[in-house]
Amino acid sequence: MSTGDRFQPVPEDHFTFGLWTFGNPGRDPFGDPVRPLPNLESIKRWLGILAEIGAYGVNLHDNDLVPFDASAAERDRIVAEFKKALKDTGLKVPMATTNLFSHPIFKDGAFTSNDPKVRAFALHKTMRAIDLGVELGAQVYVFWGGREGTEVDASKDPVTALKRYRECINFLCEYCIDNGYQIKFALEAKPNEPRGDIFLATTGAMLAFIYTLDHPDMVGLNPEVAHEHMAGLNFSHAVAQALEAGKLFHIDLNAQKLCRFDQDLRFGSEDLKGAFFLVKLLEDYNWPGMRHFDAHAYRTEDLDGVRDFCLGCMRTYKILKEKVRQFHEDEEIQAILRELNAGDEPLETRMAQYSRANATYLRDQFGYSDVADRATRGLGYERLDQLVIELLLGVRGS
Ligand code: DIG
Ligand code: MN
Ligand code: MN
Repeated sequence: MSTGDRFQPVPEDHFTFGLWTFGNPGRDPFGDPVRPLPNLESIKRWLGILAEIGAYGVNLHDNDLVPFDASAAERDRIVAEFKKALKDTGLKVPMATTNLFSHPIFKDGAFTSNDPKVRAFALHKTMRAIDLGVELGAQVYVFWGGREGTEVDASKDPVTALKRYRECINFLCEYCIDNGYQIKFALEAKPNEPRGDIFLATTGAMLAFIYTLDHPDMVGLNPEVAHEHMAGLNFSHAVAQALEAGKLFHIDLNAQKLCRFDQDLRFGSEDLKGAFFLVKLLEDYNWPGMRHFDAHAYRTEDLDGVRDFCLGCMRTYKILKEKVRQFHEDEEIQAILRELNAGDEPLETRMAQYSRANATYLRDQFGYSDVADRATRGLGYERLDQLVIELLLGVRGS
């Protein structure tokens, strides 16, 4: 990359990667790892690579760094070495989370397990992982309930499961309050995989769940592109609902072909128009959160390919951000939008505030006299969308 490359990532862009992303060894349900399994030495090497290509930080599950069966002394040694590597590279740790899905103990769930000892162990593990996250400086703590679900509906009453889920999240909110931790929780939805059906399957379902908690102010959302696409939903609409509710605490950026398993592909590598409108939403509303990639390189790739993957995620985000600028400066697009959003201030003022006078007006006086004309009038969306396509294809804009 030349020094004048305006799409060269820099720490100010706030791009972050999970340790599990660049550390992904490329195993899949039908194949063994194709790259070395991660360890502390490889993590330290990758911190140097990420710093060199302009990333801001890394995120982690507890066991991405500290092995499940590590002793307290081993845990402290590993954390100390990791903190030194962070200091040496200048990378931050904005988010942390718990692995409540890999170890077989969680094979039938963690917070929603029928076995109270498993639920207690999940709380035990999560409190220690929150301690680690706080120690590393994390401000957001993610909960992805990958094992919270069923294959056999007879095995778990869904109402009871949700009550157990809530009990654990409430307990952990109290833990953070009791310890004075300034950390916010971000719940991540997914419809299925690894469970046949996962509870709280979409971002919208998670948002509703938040308002049933004891401390809803502490809890927000971590929507993921691939997960909403697996549910056949428009990701920008899910993010907009979280943003508008003040609950977009974190985000998992990646890409996904429709109607497939969770691919966690390089950001922007599929559905480029969807990625553009997501970047537009985040940038138009000046969302302050980390631009976090929860994705991994293709199984075909070696470690150089993984570096290409990391750089590609960040570059595509920056290129789409430039396209957003061009969109706002494109006079033909803006003229169409001005007309679409011309509005009717007197009428909108009446609708914005109920009063008997406004109700009487809208019910008795207001007549949609030109209904037939409006009903048949073309809205010009074919032209508008073609302009966006041509902008993205690079034949418009500076
Ligand atoms: C999977 O999409 C989940 C886990 O990788 C992790 O718990 C979370 C954090 O981004 N996403
Ligand atoms: Mn994720
Ligand atoms: Mn995913």
